[in-house]
Amino acid sequence: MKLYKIAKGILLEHNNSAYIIDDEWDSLINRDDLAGYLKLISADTTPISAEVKDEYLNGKILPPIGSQEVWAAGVTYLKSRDARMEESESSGGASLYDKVYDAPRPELFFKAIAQRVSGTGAEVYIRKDSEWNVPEPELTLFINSKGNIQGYTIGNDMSSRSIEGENALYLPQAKIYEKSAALGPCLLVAAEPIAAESSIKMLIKRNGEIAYQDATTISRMKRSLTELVGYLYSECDFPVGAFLMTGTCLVPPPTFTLQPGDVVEITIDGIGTLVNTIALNPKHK
Ligand code: DO4
Ligand code: MG
Repeated sequence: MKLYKIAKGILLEHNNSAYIIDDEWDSLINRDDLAGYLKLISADTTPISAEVKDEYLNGKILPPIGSQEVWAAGVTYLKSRDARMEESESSGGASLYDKVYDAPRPELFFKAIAQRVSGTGAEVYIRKDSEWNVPEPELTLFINSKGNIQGYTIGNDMSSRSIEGENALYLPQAKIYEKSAALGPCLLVAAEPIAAESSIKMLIKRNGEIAYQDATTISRMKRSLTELVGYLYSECDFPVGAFLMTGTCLVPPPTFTLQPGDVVEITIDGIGTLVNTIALNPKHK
């Protein structure tokens, strides 16, 4: 089942029917057995019509986040390790990525407060002081305050390769700025873990033409999802839960950099497609 955050409130899609849930996002999602709870609610609520559902879902969809922090894991796929080693070769930082890929402790970093997160259909920004920019398509977990995964969404961990490549200590500037993260279009809630064979695809369009496309499966991730959650929760409390991007599995070729107006579409089986347009922050142009 899928939970959408829309202007009207919360829309639950379950078995081809849709329901408006009168609740507050953080308290609704931060529970154990969220899937079981939503099933009970749907059995007790009158569905909205298919026309009204379409009207809501064709309107503005907000990112499926309340006041949670967004964290991210890095170098969890070979593709990411190799791309990072290449971009940091001249700064002498390449061995950092090699080591973290094999180390027991994963790379985890703080990515965003909710205010900096875009939803589907919205813009994400590239930095004006960065000449090499990419989107990072990432399976993203919603973990409740007890540390249990309750849902999945699609994440875009927008990144400056030139800033990170210049010096690994610049990572927070390469990763954290206005609209540098996107989540959506919905939260997929399921009692069972997401299938490892789920595919993740990224398509980048420029002037209506395909500028890049590739796909892989989540099964290529080096670490397990619960292992990443274990490290994140080992010394941090998240009173309303947290979102965790699990690392990029696709990296465009080194000659590729994003331009304003590009459209990035990330699709994960069973969740949907997250669509964002690239822009420069008008306040900082
Ligand atoms: O080490 C830098 C960040 C890695 C990352 O964001 C990723 O692998 O997705
Ligand atoms: Mg990333």
